[in-house]
Amino acid sequence: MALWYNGLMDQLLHFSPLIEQTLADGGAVVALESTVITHGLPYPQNVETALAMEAAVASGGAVPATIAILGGKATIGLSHDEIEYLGQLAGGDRVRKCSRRDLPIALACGEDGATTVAGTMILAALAHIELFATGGIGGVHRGHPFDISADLRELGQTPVTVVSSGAKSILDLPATREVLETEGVTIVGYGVDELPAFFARSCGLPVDVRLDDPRAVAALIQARRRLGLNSGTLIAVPAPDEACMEPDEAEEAAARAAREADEAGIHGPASTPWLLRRVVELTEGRSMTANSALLQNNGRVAAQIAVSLSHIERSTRS
Ligand code: PSU
Ligand code: MN
Repeated sequence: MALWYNGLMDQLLHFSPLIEQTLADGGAVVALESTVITHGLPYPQNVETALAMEAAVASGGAVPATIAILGGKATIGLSHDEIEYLGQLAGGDRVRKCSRRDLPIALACGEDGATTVAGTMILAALAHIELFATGGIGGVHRGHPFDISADLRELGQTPVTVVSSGAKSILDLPATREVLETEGVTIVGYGVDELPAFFARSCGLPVDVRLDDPRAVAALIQARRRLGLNSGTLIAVPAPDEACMEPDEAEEAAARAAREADEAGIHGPASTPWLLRRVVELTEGRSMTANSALLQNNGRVAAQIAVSLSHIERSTRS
């Protein structure tokens, strides 16, 4: 890699020493997003969940790198104190929700910014981190066919593997799947033939391929890289049994929240955080418990894939 390039990256990205060392050694790292902390869950459950997710990644054998913008600095690998700091900002407007279009603003204006799936993918790709674990990706909003999350286009143009439980049913799932197909995103069902819909094991839509273990997923990632495709890969992992909710309850809460958001005139980037908060209220916190369990599970699966990929890469290099 050219020196000028390293120099540029040094200024742009701020790595924790552990992440820097692990990446230099070709070890397994899993990126984690920060919007789920500031705009997805309330304090203090957001901090507890973020730390539990980091522990789950470690239990899978990889090093967790939570990503955010702190005072205008793109930070790869937040400390526990930094996660606590961001967590306390949840619910207010002191931290910018950073998708693709927002990243330059937060950097140039020296702000604190929480990265969405799209924002995290961009920074993870710059940092050469392939695996990224989260809960649910953004999608096409129900009844608003032009409110398409930037997450979907990011998956089409940034080579990162996103491990998630699909999308919440606050979204139009068939339309979301169509957009992912147009964007050229391979959807892998991890041990399942149908696309999981967050709290539910399936939404009746097929995945592109079913793969049952980390090695098979690592081989698919390697094939995508060898082809030089610059698109991402979506690994859809069903929620563990203890995290699944009664499909009727989850569906009813999602439908009611979407209806209420329309009545209240909520739209744009405020829409997803508003819907997530409302679903927690309507399910009396049950959706939050489920959310936390599946986030940890996805962290563990992403770690296992990252370990497998680093083994393949090391063996092909030597
Ligand atoms: N879905 C969830 N939990 C979340 C999000 C989505 O179940 O926390 C967050 C993610 O950060 C995702 C973002 O990238 O919301 C999507 O926002 P929008 O629809 O405005 O692109
Ligand atoms: Mn939107």
